[in-house]
Amino acid sequence: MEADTAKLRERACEACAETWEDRAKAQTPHCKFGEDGICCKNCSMGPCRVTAKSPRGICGADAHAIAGRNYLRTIAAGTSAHSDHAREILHVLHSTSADGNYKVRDEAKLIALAREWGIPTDGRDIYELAHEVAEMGLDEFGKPFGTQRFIKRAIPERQKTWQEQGIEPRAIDREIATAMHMTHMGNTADAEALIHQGLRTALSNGWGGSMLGTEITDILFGTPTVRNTEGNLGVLEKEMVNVVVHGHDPAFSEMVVTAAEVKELQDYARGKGAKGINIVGLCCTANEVAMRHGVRMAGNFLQQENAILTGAVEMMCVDVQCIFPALAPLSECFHTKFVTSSPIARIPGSIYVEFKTETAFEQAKDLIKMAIDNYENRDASKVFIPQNKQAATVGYPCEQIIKHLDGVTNSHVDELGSYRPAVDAIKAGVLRGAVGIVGCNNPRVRPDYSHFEIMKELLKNDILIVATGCAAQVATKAGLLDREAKYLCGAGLRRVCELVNIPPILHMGACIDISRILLLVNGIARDWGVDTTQIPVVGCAPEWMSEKAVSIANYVVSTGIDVYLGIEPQVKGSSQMMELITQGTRNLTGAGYIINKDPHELVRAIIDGIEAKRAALGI
Ligand code: SF4
Ligand code: MSK
Repeated sequence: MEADTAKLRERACEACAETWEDRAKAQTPHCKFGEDGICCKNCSMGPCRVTAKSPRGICGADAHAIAGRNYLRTIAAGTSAHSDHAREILHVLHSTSADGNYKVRDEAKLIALAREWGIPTDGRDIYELAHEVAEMGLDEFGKPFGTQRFIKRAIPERQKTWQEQGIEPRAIDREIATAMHMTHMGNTADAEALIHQGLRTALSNGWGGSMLGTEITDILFGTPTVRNTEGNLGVLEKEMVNVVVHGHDPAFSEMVVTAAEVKELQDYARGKGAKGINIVGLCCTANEVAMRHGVRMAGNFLQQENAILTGAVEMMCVDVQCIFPALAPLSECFHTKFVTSSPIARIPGSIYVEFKTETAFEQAKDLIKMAIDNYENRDASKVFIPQNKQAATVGYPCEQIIKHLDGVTNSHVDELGSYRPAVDAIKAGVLRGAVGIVGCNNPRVRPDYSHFEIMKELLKNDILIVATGCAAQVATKAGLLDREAKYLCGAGLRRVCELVNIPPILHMGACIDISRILLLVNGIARDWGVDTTQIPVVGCAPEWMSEKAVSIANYVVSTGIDVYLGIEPQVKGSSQMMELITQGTRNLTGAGYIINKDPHELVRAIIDGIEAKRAALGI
């Protein structure tokens, strides 16, 4: 894979284009104050930077206050990104109709959610119900009283912990606004109080915004099912019109995928000399469309420029989050049309087509036509598509995991389904435990390397992996989402994979779908009859980079699950903050961070952590 990247970088030089590698070099060394989280610009008396000689800002804030406030703002930003994405999806649900662009694809899930929320369902029109559910979901953002509805899904022990610690999440916008208010000049300077609000804000994401996003997306576009697909840049086709969908919100990409299936457009492409239209995905949009349509995945975060560097992409359509502004100048070095679609992600140099629910399908068809018309502008001498691509089986939301477990057990399964076979396998030691590997790439470390090294070692040690986001894409590129990858597993995990007919790493979706992992862990703890802190299950983000990742890490810790990080959070300039994120949160939620930049040491720590939890349970 790295050899392909090197070749593509040569292409970039030939085209006089720069890539993230060039910019990362130019940015090194990074500003130490920023890296340590001890630069404050929360008012115009600053910026204030903490040093041994000047240990306080002009207002008197010390390193702990400044690092704590910056950290809380990061969590608020991450929470807002996932949750605003969810809000958009709720508006799409509100726009659904029997003859509209968007329809309800999973009626059973809609009815189940309506019942969970106490909405009458008998004899109701499905779209009337959809609109009422959408309104109730939208109320979760700004309701003046009460807490997030989904926290009732958590096991009683967790609910009790959140109540006792005063971190039950209220309205999502309220938690974000409170975080911003607390960190305004002249407010909280107490690092512990800032961490406390960080946990609460993050919970409004995990058990609020993200969970809403996942549920409503399933209702709109269907709950994912197991599918075979392929991944890596080799999914781009030399003789087809290549369209890449990139970002996070599937409302846009679903329409693009559907439009590409229209016969007239396929005929139009053939009339222009192409063999057809090839839609592929990048980043989390890739995960969304792969899980629901089997659309092939071109790669993860640090591969976004590589896709354009192949010279074979007629159009890249993006929605929101994790999109490099650099794609605009880069696409100008090739024939690629770079299309932005959301007022949330406006990028100079792009073609802006604001996507609207009322006109979505027509807009998508227009874009596909534009991509087809661009095919003749492709310069064959600039085309280099690496041949690497791997088979992958994707689409394991909780429902599919339960279904697969049901298939191999005679144990009683209640209406909600049961994880008891998985619990039994862990208790028996056939599986030692499970790890959710999530998150991004980060130029601070060799791309994909930490993910891969950690994944290999865990599989060898009979530890099942569930993955989302760009981590899931690494697993795809490494062939680990293929059932045949079972040869990498220890004897116990290999037996489970064969029996249940699953790959050793289960692809659970996009980064918003880490809410699925919360429900999975919650379900395992429920069926085990213990708290989430006790079960040998942990989270790991080896190469994280985004503010969303910090919010995620905090809702995972709040859910009682330890989080192993391969990149340090930017709070190193405060000993108190370092202590709080690694130890202090344990007193509040029973979990915390373990940080190690060396992937081999990190995976050792994960295995030791899992074994320690097993020993504490007496298994
Ligand atoms: Fe400096 Fe305090 Fe203003 Fe921050 S809030 S910039 S530490 S004076
Ligand atoms: S896309 S947040 S780089 S996982 Fe979800 Fe990948 Fe991280 Fe973006």
